[in-house]
Amino acid sequence: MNQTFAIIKPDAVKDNKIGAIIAYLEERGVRVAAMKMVQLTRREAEGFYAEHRERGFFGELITFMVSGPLVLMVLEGENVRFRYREELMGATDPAQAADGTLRKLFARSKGENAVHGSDSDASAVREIGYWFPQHEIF
Ligand code: 3AN
Repeated sequence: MNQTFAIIKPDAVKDNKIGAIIAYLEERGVRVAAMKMVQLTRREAEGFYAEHRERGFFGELITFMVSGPLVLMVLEGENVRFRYREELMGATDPAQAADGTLRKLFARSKGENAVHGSDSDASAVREIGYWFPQHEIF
């Protein structure tokens, strides 16, 4: 059993897919251990994505992440840290995502790609801690 951090991004929230995405995860044995819907400030989004600061798409990424409310979650399950990222989420670009993955089903484009997931053990710990104090994780 482990935990990972996930976001239902503003495109999927606007597309009314919060429930569909959570159902997709629950049907596959993933449990929601923490959840909140928020509108990020630029400062919060920039802090969260600090590792991408030098990438060409950083400005676009931040503008998108503050464009509307999103849903922050801690997911728990058997090997979920690996499984969510490698099996369930799909490739960054939905055109390249495997059939049946969240991004294939729900993402609009490489930038507006429906969901986020921690990309390593260290990121999972940092990202969970960035958004959720321990007493909000159940
Ligand atoms: P992933 O989310 O699949 O781990 P990363 O870590 O390479 O992808 O990129 C972080 C986020 O930055 C992506 N989820 C996506 O929203 C955005 N992004 C990545 N590449 C591009 C791009 N070429 N153009 C616009 N946004 C991008």
